[in-house]
Amino acid sequence: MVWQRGAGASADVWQWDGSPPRKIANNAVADESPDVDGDLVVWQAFDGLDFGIVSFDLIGQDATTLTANGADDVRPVVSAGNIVYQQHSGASGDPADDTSPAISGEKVIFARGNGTAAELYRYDPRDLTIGACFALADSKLGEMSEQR
Ligand SMILES: [Ca+2]
Ligand SMILES: [Ca+2]
Repeated sequence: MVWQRGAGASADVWQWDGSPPRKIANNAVADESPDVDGDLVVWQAFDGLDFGIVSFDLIGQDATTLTANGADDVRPVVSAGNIVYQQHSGASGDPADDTSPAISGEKVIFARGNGTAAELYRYDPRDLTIGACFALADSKLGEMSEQR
């Protein structure tokens, strides 16, 4: 299992696999919101200007920055080697607010809101389609965020 300890620039990512817990992100930037599946850990790291996504291979013990851009890339989740995350890109022209991604294998779901209501959507990477699943009550959306 992996978790975040600390806040702000002192936030780091820790891992426990039965041996004593150890830091796998240990630096002076914020490392937050980790997730793990198999031998792959992902988290969001602050690069001084914005957040990017980092992946960490538990076998090779090496970290790779997956996104280097001017947008905030946050809340990564990983399943079967596939990674999804949320990006605050600013002026995208997209009126929808897509948040809280979750993944299982190649199945991706996320919440799409307009500020007052949200619906659950699914994304299928095999045919690159996005489709609505069902309307999600605001209270459910809150629960989903808390469970992450
Ligand atoms: Ca840190
Ligand atoms: Ca970024």
